[in-house]
Amino acid sequence: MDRSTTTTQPPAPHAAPGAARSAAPPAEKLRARAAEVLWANWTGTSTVPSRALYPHQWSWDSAFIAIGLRHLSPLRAQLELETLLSAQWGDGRVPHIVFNDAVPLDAYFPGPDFWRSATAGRRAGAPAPVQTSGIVQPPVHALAVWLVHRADPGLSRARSFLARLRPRLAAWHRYLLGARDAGGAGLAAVQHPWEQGMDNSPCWDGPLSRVEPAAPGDFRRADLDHGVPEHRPTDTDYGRYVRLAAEYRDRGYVDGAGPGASTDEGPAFSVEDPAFNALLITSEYALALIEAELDGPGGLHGSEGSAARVRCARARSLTETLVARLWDPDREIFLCRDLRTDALLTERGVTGLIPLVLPALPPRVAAALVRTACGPHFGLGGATRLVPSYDLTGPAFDLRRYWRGPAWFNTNWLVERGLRLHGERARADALREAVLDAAGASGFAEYVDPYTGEGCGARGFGWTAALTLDLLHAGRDGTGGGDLRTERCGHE
Ligand code: 9WN
Repeated sequence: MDRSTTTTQPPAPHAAPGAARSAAPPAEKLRARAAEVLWANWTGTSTVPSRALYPHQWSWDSAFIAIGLRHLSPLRAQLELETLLSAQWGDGRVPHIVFNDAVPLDAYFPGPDFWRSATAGRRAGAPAPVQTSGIVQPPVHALAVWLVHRADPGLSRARSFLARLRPRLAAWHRYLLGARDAGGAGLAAVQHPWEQGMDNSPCWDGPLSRVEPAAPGDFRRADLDHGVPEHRPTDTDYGRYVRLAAEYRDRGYVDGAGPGASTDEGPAFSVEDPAFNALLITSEYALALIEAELDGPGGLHGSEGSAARVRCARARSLTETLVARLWDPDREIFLCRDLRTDALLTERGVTGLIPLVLPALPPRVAAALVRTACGPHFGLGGATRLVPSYDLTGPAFDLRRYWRGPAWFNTNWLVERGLRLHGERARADALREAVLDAAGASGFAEYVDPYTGEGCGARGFGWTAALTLDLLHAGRDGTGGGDLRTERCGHE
């Protein structure tokens, strides 16, 4: 294999998307079209989620993109993750955006002039050479690093890919399980809806209602230059996002209220979220595999106190904590815990289904999650072919508005992986087909109507194309690809 480039070559510059491939079988055509999206969104060192709407590098987008990109170019997939992790802060946080200096300041809001990482983030160890945001996104990175390694272990070893990223991933997880354990129970808390990644979910309406929105005249939204206002968050919600981010920046991006400070000085928004923590646990398993690979021999079955075994044990005990803190046995879904009130938020969001990716989930919980996914609230396999982002019967359900109903491809990929992990093969196969159909038919849309699959938001969206490639690679039997069964870490 030519490791310097790709296994599927970029299209000739004059080729229209999908052109000259009409004779190929449907899966091949879809693969080629997805590849075109990833080539078009590649900047030389990373991949933008969307050229128009999101013209920089986003943290969890890059992890999902690398998981798909590895099937085309293991080298580019490695670079993607290296670029992101080279912007890590001294305290271990991985910023949610790494800004591209070549992009005009007004192309995205809030941009580098809002976050001012190099100055406001100095105490927290923001890097000087790059400009970044100061908040985080879900930690999918160790999982992505491990899967990218496995796509071409020879290249990975030759470039010391795992050895170079291991300390960065370990510091990232330490930060989340330390400075971000605002609830003191062992889980990581998010302090902004953008950190959880499902920005406008109705799950946040309660905690956000306590936040005084920034005045509309204080900022100018760039998203409305590209998106339909009815599909995007409202101005009031944006005002709240801006207020929360500005307050964190003005506290020097320092976490917690600080020694001796009153609780009023902590973040106004502080939530333990099921998906964020499930992805952290999944990445803990992956980091254990990375450590086992580097520290061998014996790997996960090596000596009692090895880094890998300690980490596996922690992943299992974090799973127990997640169930103890966030599982609602009556609603049969994981809920978000509002740390300002220490109460569970009763909204049912797709975040509550994502712990299905966890191998050590008690079987009764996994079975109940499948019932919920396929029941009236999410409709999978009945009213809908794709899992919506929010309860179909919920008072705030909105078919088209950001994270308030539409189906997203990263969450559907996670649910598909989780169904397969827990032996729900027929359901996983059906969901896989639905994801591939909707991705292709919508032009790799950012998100879709969960009933019809009709596309919304940006087209040519990075993780939609990447996860399409991953599912195509995995095949119907669930082998290969991002199969989470390989992350069992002693559960088999
Ligand atoms: C804010 C890039 C990001 C995704 C998020 C999605 C959206 C940004 C925005 O786009 O968030 O981070 O401007 O709305 O909600 O999940 O990472 O694709």
